[in-house]
Amino acid sequence: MNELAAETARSSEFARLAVEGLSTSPKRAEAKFFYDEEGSRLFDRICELEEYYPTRTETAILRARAPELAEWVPEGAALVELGSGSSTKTRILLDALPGLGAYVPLDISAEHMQASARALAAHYPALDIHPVAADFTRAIELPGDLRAMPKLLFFPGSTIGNFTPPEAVELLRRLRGIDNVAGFVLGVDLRKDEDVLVRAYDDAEGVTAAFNKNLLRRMNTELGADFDLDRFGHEARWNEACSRIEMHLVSTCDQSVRVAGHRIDFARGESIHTESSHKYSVDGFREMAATAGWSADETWVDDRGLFSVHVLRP
Ligand code: AVJ
Repeated sequence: MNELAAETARSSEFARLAVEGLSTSPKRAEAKFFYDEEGSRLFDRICELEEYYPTRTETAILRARAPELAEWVPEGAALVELGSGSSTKTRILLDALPGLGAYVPLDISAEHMQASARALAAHYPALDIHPVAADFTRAIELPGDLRAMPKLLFFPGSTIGNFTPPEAVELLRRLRGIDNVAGFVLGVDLRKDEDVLVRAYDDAEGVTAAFNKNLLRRMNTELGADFDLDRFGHEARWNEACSRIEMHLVSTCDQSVRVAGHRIDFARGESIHTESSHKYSVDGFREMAATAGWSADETWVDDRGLFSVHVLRP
């Protein structure tokens, strides 16, 4: 598929899934649709927020521990990153593993990823960079010349938390099936005090609220929807039974909205569940990885027990 055809396929998928999600009860949307250009930019701002501990904590863990990877990652291996975004944490691995032969960022936000890849190329002129615009919730197709290369998979940020546990097992199993994988480094956010979690997803400055509402703005511009962004409120809820933070957009009044030619009715207080961010215990995640066929080699956790980075081996 060429870029234009791929883009068209992605936008009709957005239309179909948006309408489908808004036609069910409770209403929902898929988190991957947050990441258009503006959404990726807002997400980068979230990562800098005082309340949003994951990025800072994971970065510190990787800085401290990445040098240990040099003991076993084969010379010339390709670093394959899922949901690469701005590729900020990538640099930590590239610096710790100067022998890496290639970098393959995969992201749904093609332009954002390409700009990040260019910035990275300027810093690592000798590195072979192959960006892949892809939705890894579907299929993971790596460039053919990569098949024979040993690979180090990298999935930081606790993006795995966006999947329900069964979906996460399925994704981990699919990744386990990639040829020639030497190892997998992935970040997983941990269960903690509800207040800390709610604050991380409902910051004082309102950046997360803007990130959440960007989904409505995106439906307005791309699907000809007529959401009034002032008639929805941002809410972060801890769901104890499912061990997850949920983001919702709550209708402030009875209203109906048109989305891609469909009429969607909202009662006051009714919400669109836009994201789930699952939180794990170290052992709970290790068991899940084992279920998916990985051997959980090591788990690195910060002193405060906020975040974990798992090193899995085939
Ligand atoms: C990119 C999915 C890991 O769940 O913490 C941040 C997204 N949403 N603030 C997360 C997010 C609201 C983030 N992930």
